[in-house]
Amino acid sequence: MTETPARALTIAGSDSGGGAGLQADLRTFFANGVHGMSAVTAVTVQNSVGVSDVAEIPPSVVAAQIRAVATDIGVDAAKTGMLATTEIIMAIVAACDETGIGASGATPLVVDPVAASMHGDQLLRDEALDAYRTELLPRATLVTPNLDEVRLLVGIDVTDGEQQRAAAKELHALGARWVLVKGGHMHHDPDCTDLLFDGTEFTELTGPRFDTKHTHGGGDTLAASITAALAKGASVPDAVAHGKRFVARSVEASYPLGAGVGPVSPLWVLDD
Ligand code: PXL
Repeated sequence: MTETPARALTIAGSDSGGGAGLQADLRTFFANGVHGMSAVTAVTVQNSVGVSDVAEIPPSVVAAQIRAVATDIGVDAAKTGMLATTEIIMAIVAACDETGIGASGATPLVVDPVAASMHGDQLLRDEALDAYRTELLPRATLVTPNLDEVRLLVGIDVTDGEQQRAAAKELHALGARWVLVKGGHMHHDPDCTDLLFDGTEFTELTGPRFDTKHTHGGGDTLAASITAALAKGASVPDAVAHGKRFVARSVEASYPLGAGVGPVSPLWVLDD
């Protein structure tokens, strides 16, 4: 028998194709040596070419999953992914407040504001953006939007570093303690430059851009590897630097799957 490892919780949707969502989060937790737990928010009917249906989980069941694991097993860090509706977000917020998950509690919360799949399938109702702004961001230890999510949340169309900084400031003003504005969608940039902001200082994190279309689950893998590092006690800047390295190697190790887009993969840890 060995000691209990650090424990991380993902509050996210299921991807039946196994590329993104809670499946990506759990394998990333595992690859980081962390015990993974899940509160399922929605079941997507999905393969490598897209999402064909979504079943939302009743909000009370989402909240009950969080309470069940937090009160018995304990949570060292948590993350959110696909949350689908305002009602689910409100139930998550209540359960997190009760169990000390979130920036003002003991347990760090990484909010990955998933709005759509890379095929453009909607994973969040439009009206739920308000609950992100007023309920989730004020509780976020870190928020990790891509540029599409930045546009939806604060209405800024980021095409350069200056707009990236303006967006980080707006997201911080909404209450997130730390903001990571991901630059991966600025395709004219030969690198992949993300911007971290704590309300005072900007830090640019530059990583390689790989020439592959198989990047399904990349955002989830980044946020989950950051969450795993936080669960193990890392500071936010150290956890983000770790996540950036972890996802770069996972994009490098991505593989084709089905007729469409394959997943990024943390399987490289087995060769290390
Ligand atoms: O990668 C974002 C994401 C998160 N969660 C679920 C998804 C996707 C993208 O397709 O399907 C369930």
